[in-house]
Amino acid sequence: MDFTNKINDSAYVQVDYSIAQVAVVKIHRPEAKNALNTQVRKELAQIFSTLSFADDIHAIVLTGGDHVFAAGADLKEMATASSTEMMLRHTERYWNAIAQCPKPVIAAVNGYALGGGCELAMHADIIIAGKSAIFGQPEIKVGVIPGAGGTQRLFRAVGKFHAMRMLMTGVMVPADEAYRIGLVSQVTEDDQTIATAIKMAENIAKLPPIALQQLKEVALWSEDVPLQAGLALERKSFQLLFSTEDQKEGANAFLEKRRPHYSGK
Ligand code: CO8
Repeated sequence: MDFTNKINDSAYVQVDYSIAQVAVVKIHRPEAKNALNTQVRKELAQIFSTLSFADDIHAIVLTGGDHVFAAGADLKEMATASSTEMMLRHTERYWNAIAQCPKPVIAAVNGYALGGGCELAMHADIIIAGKSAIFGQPEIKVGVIPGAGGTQRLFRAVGKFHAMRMLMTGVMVPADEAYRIGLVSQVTEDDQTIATAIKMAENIAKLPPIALQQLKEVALWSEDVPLQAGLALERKSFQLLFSTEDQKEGANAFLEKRRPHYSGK
């Protein structure tokens, strides 16, 4: 991939826009195993905010490249911080830009996805992992607990007993086990991780974007609302889609036995 299209010259986060309707976002801080310092998170937030509003981007791949996804929060930056300093960093604002991105996000994970790196992967909708990928929430070993959803999203993804084992021991979980417990959507050969994620993103990008955004919004709410409220939300969203041109196109294409051409309207 050619990640030349940087947001600025010193960027730790690079974006490749060369694939139609897909943005490939890559963290590039190899000297620190892609540790998520404030600057990395700022740039990620900035890019995800931009992509959220980019009408020509229908799906996003988030990766750390071929060797490491992210080895967590930057421990050097946190070592001497006080509680007040940590609070005033307001890092939730950076994370929210990713969590609230309405487009489908696919994480392509090779190597370590630890601490904040595992939490970052869990901000995605789909996780593709190379065989060498290693997931973990080792915060407890450095005297803290996860601070970007590790106790919440992990719990919801894999359930109490797998989550507690990871959280309380800091154990490193290899890709095949992560797949088995439901933390990963698909495992590939390492050299196919990013390609697999991009292929999936390209396929998703061809689908009707309004329906995809409704799907993401409604599905993510399912974790937080009572079943009846979730079902009502789903029903309303389903009904709303009958006002889109793409719904008519999808139905007509099926009836006319041809490929649909979605316009995003
Ligand atoms: N922070 C800062 N620097 C790091 C980090 C990190 N998390 N991880 C690696 N590095 C640096 C190393 O210090 C080293 O730098 P240098 O060459 O200057 O000494 C360089 O990257 C290479 O690392 P290693 O030599 O250690 O490489 P190894 O292959 O031997 O080991 C590991 C790789 C296993 C990933 C190891 O580096 C490691 O254990 N890293 C720390 C993992 C960790 O504990 N992560 C959790 C951090 S706490 C956290 O994420 C809290 C999240 C809270 C909210 C989210 C905020 C983002």
